[in-house]
Amino acid sequence: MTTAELTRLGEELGIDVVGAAAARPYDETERAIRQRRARGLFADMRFTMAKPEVSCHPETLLPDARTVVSAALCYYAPGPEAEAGEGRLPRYTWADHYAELREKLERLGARLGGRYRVLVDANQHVDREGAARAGVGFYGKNTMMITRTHGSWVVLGTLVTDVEIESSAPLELDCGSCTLCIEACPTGALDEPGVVDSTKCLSYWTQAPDAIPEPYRDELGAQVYGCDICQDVCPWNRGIEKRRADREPPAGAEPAVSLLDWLRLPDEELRDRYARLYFPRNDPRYLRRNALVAAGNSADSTLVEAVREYAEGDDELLREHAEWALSRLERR
Ligand code: B12
Ligand code: SF4
Ligand code: SF4
Repeated sequence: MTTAELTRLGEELGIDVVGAAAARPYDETERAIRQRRARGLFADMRFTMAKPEVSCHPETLLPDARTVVSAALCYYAPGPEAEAGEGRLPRYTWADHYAELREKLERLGARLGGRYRVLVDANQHVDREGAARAGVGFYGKNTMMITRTHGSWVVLGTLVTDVEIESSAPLELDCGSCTLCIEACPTGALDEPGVVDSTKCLSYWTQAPDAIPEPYRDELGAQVYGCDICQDVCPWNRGIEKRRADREPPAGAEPAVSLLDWLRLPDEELRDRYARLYFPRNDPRYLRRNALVAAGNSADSTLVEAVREYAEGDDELLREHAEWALSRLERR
């Protein structure tokens, strides 16, 4: 199959950018993972870092693997700011875009024929390296994969197949002299351009199985999950933002959540409603921890009662975050 045929197939299936590369080891990425792990830059994350001997070896993911097909699905839609009593979600979580991309890649695999395996945000494959090799995008200094047409507002997915597909040309683009994301990152997590220090990244802390360090709580503001700051400032994102300025978010999209819901819904309900988000061990107390931080940053007195219940509770992690939030709410 030629790259032109693959592009046409991608368009038919509603995939925004698609490309192909030979299924060969990602040697440099494997080295980068091992070095960064040794430097402690991944905190205690496992994901693709636990077994780089797998996640950087697409040739092992399928018998006779020949080609890595990388696909990007744009999720950008304008949305309202969070209001009083609300927590803000990062754009990629407003709807379940991973599920949508997974489904499109399954259909692509069926159309290609042969044997295939779909991996979207899976621990067994480093999605951004596949995308770089397949010409889907280039690495920004914020480490995001930036596409020419949809900027970095894309989720990435991968299909490994035993079908031979012509390789796409890599994108010969880069950030030039821009440093906007490095300057905008509130915690200095991008001080080494092209490398995230996860121990300083707000997105990491909202997903970590630990207390959020105090200096980062202020910086989170109303954000209850993830962080979009290093993408919000990126000039490569201006084009798609303009083109989609009048577009409605997809039906059921959730740009903001009720902090009271995150504090008061029963465990089961909170877990099920936010199954599209990653949180450690599927334990919704980590979402509640994040909501307590946003409540502390909110100056919203209607939240005091719910926060106080945690300050008097016996979950040590939540009690400490609630005490912090309460001291802030009472000061305001
Ligand atoms: C672990 C993880 C995280 C961690 C660590 C992120 C990181 N930078 O590694 C945390 C929790 C912090 C995180 C946060 C986010 N993530 Co995340 N994450 C992952 C995951 C599961 C693995 C990433 C990985 O393997 N990293 C390992 C290192 C080696 O990768 P890397 O940083 O890309 O390394 C390359 C660059 O450093 C480059 N490089 C080296 N030197 C230099 C020098 C220069 C100058 C440059 C430009 C580049 C460069 O080469 C390396 C590769 O060889 C992937 C899903 C997957 N299965 O791949 C999603 C993924 C990377 N995340 C994604 C998203 C959307 C996010 C967030 C935007 C979510 C949010 N809104 O909060 C933030 C963005 C933070 C950021 N700036 O990266 C998307 C990215 C889509 C895209 N367009 O790039 C992915 C691909 C999920 C998906 N399938 O769509 N994430
Ligand atoms: S996601 Fe936020 S905290 Fe993390 S590197 Fe980007 S701007 Fe910094
Ligand atoms: S903000 Fe500038 S430096 Fe950062 S990724 Fe975008 S173009 Fe590159």
